[in-house]
Amino acid sequence: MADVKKVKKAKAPKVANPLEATIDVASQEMIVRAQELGIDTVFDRAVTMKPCAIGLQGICCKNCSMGPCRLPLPKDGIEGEDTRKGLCGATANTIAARNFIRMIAGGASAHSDHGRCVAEVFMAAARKETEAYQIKDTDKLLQIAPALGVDITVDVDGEIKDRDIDEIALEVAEVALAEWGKPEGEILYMKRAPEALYEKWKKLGVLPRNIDREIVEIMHRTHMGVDQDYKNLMKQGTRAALADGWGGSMLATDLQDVLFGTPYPVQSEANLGIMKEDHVNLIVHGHEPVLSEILVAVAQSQEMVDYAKEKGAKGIQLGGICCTANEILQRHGIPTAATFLQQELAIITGACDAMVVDIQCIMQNLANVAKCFHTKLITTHPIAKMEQDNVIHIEFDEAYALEDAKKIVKMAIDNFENRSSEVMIPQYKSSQVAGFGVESIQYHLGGTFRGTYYTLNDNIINGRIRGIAGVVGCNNARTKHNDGHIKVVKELIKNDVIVLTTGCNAIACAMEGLLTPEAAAVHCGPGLAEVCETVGIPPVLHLGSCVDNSRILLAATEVVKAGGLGNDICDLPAAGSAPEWMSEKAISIGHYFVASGVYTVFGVTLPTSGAPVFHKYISDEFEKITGGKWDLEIDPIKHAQKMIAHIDKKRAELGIDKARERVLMDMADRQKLEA
Ligand code: SF4
Ligand code: MSK
Repeated sequence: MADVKKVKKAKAPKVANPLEATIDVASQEMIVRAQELGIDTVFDRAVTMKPCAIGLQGICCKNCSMGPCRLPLPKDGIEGEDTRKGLCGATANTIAARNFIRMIAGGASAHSDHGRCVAEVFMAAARKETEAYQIKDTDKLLQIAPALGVDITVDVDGEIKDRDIDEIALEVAEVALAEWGKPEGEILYMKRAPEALYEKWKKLGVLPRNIDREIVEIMHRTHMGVDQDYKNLMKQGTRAALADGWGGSMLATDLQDVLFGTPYPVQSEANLGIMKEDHVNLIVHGHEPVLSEILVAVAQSQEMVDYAKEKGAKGIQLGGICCTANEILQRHGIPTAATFLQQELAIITGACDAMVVDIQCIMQNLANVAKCFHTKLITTHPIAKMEQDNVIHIEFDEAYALEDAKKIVKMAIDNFENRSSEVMIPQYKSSQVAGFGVESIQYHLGGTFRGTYYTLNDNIINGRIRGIAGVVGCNNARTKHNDGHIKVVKELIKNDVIVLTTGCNAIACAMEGLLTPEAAAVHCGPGLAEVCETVGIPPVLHLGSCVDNSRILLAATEVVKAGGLGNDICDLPAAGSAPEWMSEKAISIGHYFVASGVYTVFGVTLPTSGAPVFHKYISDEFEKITGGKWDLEIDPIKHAQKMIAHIDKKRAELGIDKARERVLMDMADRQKLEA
């Protein structure tokens, strides 16, 4: 094993100090290993390359070639009028707003283009043009069809009868695909929101028309010399973010569920220790489950397992990174190998026989790291290639999905015997239960007779559960890996706030053992612990990948519908958080949460600090418009406490704060928590 302490004593911090870079012991060991081998990782690069302070504050404009125009805040702040302006006269507010909504456009396009790919595969399955994909979950199909205006009981002649499932699937595919570019109307799923919220959006004029249009309009409005009013720019940012959360992402989630099955709780494991020295290790990384679903089926086939044994391995170990991990975990229980920041480390184990990547969150340096080992790095998506010559591109075609998947799995198996360097797999992994969703929360926390989310609402009203938090998002090499995630989540559950998680936050929580029912007794306040122990759920519920944040929107809607907690999402004792965000997708997610009425706190930084008026607008002013607001809090405990304060404010507004005092202000419980 590598000696962590030895590196701690190293003087010149040209490389990362593993103890400062991450709280995860497996990652610490692998950072040391990388440094011993002379391979740089993102942790080291974060030490040697500092971010641009002006860009960080959101006040650098490079939207035309007269710039970049940089508008630093004066050292002593601004007294009186803010006279900063770019060559064209653009103010700091305009520049920050333009940059902010361009980030929304980037994030919304990533989620939504992912959704479009799924919709195209869905269409191929509905038309029965592919053997690899079928309509698997017909219950889910029947559940989403009415929301897309597809009648499930009236046939084309208007007669009442149960329609043929193939016919429904085809119509759902046609309507869904049209959501990206239909010429008129609004995104159909907007009406799934609580009525009060839908009416609010309508009044504000922010109902998205179609997904692509809202993203394109951001690019137009932020072009040099177009929209110069930060409030009007944010209006378009809101439309595009809503088109993501309630459109592209929600369609991606639903269509994936119909194609591959709606997730239900499954048991699995997480961290680099899931890799096995005597197995072929095939790691899938990225976001779309379209290929990884088939890879799972092929890698688990007897033919491939036998082939692996012929080649001297004991079997095939599949593992996931980032949201591909979350997708194959929630539907098949495939273990999670790594978070975003650990992707290079998975190769540095020397045991990664192939890493298959598709889209989003894939570091280009993977190719440089793979060069140092035998690892085959395989890109599969036509829109995401790498320039390095050691990268193999096998373009995935859904018409030949099985053949492509077999080729990839065989390539990994054939590579097993080529392992060139010493294998070092850190022996750390944790158990996890994942695969929660709107349906399974209803099953675990619902009531058979009294309304779908009755038990959850009842426990919120009586105060055992103080509130609900959605904690999501990435890792960021500018902050200690997983530290913010874990501190925020622990502080929330300690204070009886149930946590819904997705993305890399979910992976971090899994690595920390927070996704097990047993975690409730160890980490929760007495009220939440009692509920978790009674129904047998973890205090942190893993709802899937980044696009599955749409599940959180629908879960919140179900809570509203179940009654007793107001009539809009902004009435709920709920808050959102992304403690270690880095991706443009996080800004889009954050903004569709804010636009849906959720108080949303980000850690690390927000690209708005250089334009205080604009920052105030998206926080305080926005709260008056949508009921949701942005906030930034770097300290994880204060971050969680701000969320709890908001939850308590909402409890007081609902008149349910007294109930909580009765239930929880027991001295023995308090002492137990403080200990
Ligand atoms: Fe500068 Fe205006 Fe051009 Fe931006 S658009 S780079 S502020 S001149
Ligand atoms: S993978 S977007 S680092 S959560 Fe969805 Fe993780 Fe963030 Fe990528």
